[in-house]
Amino acid sequence: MNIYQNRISLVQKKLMEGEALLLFASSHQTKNRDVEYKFRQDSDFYYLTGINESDGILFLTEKTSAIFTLPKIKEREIWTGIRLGNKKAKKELNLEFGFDTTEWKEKSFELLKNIHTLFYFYGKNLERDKEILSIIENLNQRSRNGEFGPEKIQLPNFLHEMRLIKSDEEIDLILESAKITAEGHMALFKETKVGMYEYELESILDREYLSSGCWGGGYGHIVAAGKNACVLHYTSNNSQIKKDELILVDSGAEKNYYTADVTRVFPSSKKFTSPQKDIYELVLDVQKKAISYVTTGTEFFEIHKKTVYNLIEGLKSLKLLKGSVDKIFEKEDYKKFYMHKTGHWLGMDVHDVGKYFIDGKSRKLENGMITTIEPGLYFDPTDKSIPKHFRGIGIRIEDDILVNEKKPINLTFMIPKEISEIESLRS
Ligand SMILES: [Mn+2]
Repeated sequence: MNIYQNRISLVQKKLMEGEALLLFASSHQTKNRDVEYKFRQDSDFYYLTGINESDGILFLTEKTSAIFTLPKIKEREIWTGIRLGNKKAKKELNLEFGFDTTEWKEKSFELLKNIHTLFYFYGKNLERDKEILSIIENLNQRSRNGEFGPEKIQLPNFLHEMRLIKSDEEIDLILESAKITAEGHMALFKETKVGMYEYELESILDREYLSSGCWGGGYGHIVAAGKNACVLHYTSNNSQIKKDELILVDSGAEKNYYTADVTRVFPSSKKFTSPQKDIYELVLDVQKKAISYVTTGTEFFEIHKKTVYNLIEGLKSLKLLKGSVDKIFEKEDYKKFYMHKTGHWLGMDVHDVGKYFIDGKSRKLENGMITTIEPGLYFDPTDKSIPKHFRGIGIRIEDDILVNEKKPINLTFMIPKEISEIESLRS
């Protein structure tokens, strides 16, 4: 059994009689006019099928299974490449049926007939939602023949729970992406010069990722020089780098459908200035502590809470916040400097799937989960209440951590973050 056959059979074991899972592949997306964005398969569809082709459909019940793929039409294949074909797809995944996507409409009635619960990711594509509802309505019209359509449509969250716990093979894939990510960040430490534009740094990341066989970044590269670092999802990447600025780079390579997610900050000049150093050391210290909290059984939200407390302590010691730590936490005064969470699941998607809370309670970490740890501090360049030498500084330090008993494993350990290491790379 290959990994996809194995995952499909695990899903089938979770399905009860009268339940079905219906999963759609991604379609090509238009960039402008007749130009399309580079194709990236839907993560759930890829997770179960390993199929890298658009527009497929997977249907599973406890005892039957079907895959729909694009029809093999010679004229189309000449323009857009060889298609997998349903025979091969069916065989590779060891499924019962293989159909062309052109047969979907007709076969859908047969497949969904007398299914009472349909697991389907509704809400992502309203056109498709409508189509599913109309198939169900159509089936219900045939009740006199003893036929019915699904009464319940439910999100297949069990699939996301499967994806949340990574297998050894998946961990190896993320490690590979991490290594390539390291090459990207290392190249920036070494090649960045005052006077370059942020997009030149972006191109260096692309060069490193693409030359190692990556799809590209798992998300848009953030290359933010100076005060741009205070914009959390800065993607313009078009400013010129000045001397004595910090450069924040949040970028991870995606290879084989798994992405890393790493943020590093380094000076445009050879050394950090003294105020930059003060903030950097504070964030680094808090980040290392936060990593140490990533242990099996810890409540996920606890990591964020402790990290906020640690940041508040630091901000107090720099005289940027006053009063008791509890009060500051309660009143959320720290949010002026730290407005995001400390981490998120990581995997095939950069903000990977899986719940953070179960029945209103933060879930506990389990072996095989991967979370980012990414505390930061940001000083609004326009806020006159902040001492001038701190204004416009934005620092976030982010690594990818595997949960493994009492010993958190930093998958992005190879990317330097100590001031001494970074300064020696910069000179
Ligand atoms: Mn992140």
